[in-house]
Amino acid sequence: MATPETDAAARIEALRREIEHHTYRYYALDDPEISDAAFDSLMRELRELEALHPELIDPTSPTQRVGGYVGEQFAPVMHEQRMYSLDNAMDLDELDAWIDRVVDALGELPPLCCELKIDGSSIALTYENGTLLRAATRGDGTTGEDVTANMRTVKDVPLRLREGALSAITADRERIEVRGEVYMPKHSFEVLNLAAEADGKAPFANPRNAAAGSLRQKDPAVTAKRDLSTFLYAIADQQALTVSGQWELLEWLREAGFHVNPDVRLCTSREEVRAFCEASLQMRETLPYEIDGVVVKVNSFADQARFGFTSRAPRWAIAFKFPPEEKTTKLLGITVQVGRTGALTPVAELEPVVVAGSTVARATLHNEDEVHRKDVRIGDTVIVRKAGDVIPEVVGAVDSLRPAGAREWKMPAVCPSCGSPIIREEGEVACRCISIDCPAQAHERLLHWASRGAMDIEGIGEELVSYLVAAGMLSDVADYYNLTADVLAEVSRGRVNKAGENIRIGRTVAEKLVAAIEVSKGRPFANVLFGLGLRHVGKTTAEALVRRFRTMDDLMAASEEDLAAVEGIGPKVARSTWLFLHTPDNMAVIDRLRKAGVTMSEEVMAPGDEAPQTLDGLTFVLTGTLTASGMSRDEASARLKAMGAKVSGSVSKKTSFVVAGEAAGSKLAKAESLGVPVLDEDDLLRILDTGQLPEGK
Ligand code: 0OX
Repeated sequence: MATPETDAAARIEALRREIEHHTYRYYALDDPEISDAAFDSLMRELRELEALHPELIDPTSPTQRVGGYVGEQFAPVMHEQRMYSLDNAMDLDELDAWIDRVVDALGELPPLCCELKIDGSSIALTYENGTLLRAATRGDGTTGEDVTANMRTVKDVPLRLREGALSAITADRERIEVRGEVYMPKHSFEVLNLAAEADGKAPFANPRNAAAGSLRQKDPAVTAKRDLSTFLYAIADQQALTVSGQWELLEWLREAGFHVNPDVRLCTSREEVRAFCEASLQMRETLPYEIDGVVVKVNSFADQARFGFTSRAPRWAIAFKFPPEEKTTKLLGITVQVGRTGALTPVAELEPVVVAGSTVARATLHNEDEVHRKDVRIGDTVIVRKAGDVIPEVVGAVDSLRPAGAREWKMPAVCPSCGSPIIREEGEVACRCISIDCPAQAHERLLHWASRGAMDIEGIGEELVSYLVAAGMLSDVADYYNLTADVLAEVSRGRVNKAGENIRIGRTVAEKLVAAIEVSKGRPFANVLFGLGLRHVGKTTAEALVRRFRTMDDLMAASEEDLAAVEGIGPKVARSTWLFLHTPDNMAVIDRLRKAGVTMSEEVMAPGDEAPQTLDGLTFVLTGTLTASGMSRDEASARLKAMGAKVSGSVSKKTSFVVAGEAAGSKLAKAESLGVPVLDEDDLLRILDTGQLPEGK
């Protein structure tokens, strides 16, 4: 008997089917039957009815695409069948060679299904009893991420399969998994990047990254606002359907409600395959989405089974990759960028041009030699492409279009950021600014000084350094020692609170920072030397220099030859070290550090005072955090070395002891598996105090 409830349920179901049908017409077939306004009206009625009858809401309803928050991490999904990649044919000859192999194996050329290779992000959709259960990314092919909540918001993904298609599913299958690509149309990608730029956010490099990034949003409402689409082209388990080949599979996918790319062709000759590849390449620019090649597949599933898979890809398919897209544009100028480590990079400033889906206005020219090798000159018409379809590069100039009088480019003699003379070491391609005071390098140098292994100043990080630099309080590492709690407390964090007031660092944080900076003055001399960020001078080299020279004065007095005589230091490091220590700006900073009370010498022991070498011949590995003693791993390591031990970064059978602090991880596990004795922090302290190994170890 019809009641208001059964009437509502029937109307709701009818509306859902109607909406699904029009969604299919619109997204999968690109052939709508009704206007957007009429569609919206159907959706509105469904929403209203569901609001009146919340007990009838169902996850497959078209109103239920945007769900709740995903949570901190996407859950891992083990793929029941591996998600393979594709082998590539980089040109038509390689494609021919693959076809030869197919013909050899089968005795004749079988029908080949040719598809466009969509440049998106792979996706696997699992349906249980016809409704969408889960969506997973490819990940490493074995384990992907659960992105169901986000994929549900993609409008061309059916939340349930169309009924007419269900009969082709093998009788006992409750679940089937279809696979394809999720992508962002070129136009939507450009709009998204314009909005990102307006918000001061980093743009996506290309539509593929934009699609992958949109799928990995924590909030499905954000994904829902991104214009994502799919093309489906595969089934995980061919036994799950009563179809016998790729062409029929694509037909079935279309019937089931999926969006299937219309530009496919079943070819029966090499010429047809070649013609499809060439036509696709021609079509590439006019398509509203990115493609990066053509996928050619042996059509019959039975034939495919005879080929099987390599460890990473099917033998029955090949991706014919398009050559990177190239465009010509004008070279407006060449600027020089100073990297955070002082390397100078010439950058081509180009008249903006769209290449492989995004606008290119700048491209690295890598170094001086590269500019000369390519012989590009300001005013030239240059050829631009994207390496790996991501990084724009200038291929060369079109000689015949060179304007009269265009002159060869020269690297400037001084740093464009600070005006210091530029240095190019022998045998190196990079020119560098080695001034410690160069603002372009300041940020990185300041962070490095405060890092573990150097001054280890707790509380100093990217963000803080940025606002201290912005506030004009830090420009070189010696400035840390002028900071006072009073001044720091007032520094703005660059954000305002709800009342529109500047958020400041605050008193407590400021006092802690100043205390941490004070503590850093006592760090060993090797840490200071490492912290100064000399090129090629890592911690081990800094330690070697300290062992040989002991004090900053002796180090500065050393000649290049003296430096090169130290074990482990070659002429190149000797040269750059000497140059660094004799650059006036650097000398001034070192002097200010010394005046601030920063350690400038190794504690020199009187002869005979050297710690007894009781740990000679033993190798230690330190892992985890030392908590009880407050000692850093570096300090512990230095003290063990002073007693004759070697300290290594990795565990092997030759390791004598592993010292495991708190939260020790894989190194501890490796020690246990190799049977290497493990000591705790108490054991370590006892060894350092007494010079003796714990009994029984
Ligand atoms: C594509 C695409 C990718 C899947 C696993 C074996 C064959 N990007 O458009 N892969 C495949 O097929 C692979 N087909 C495609 N069309």
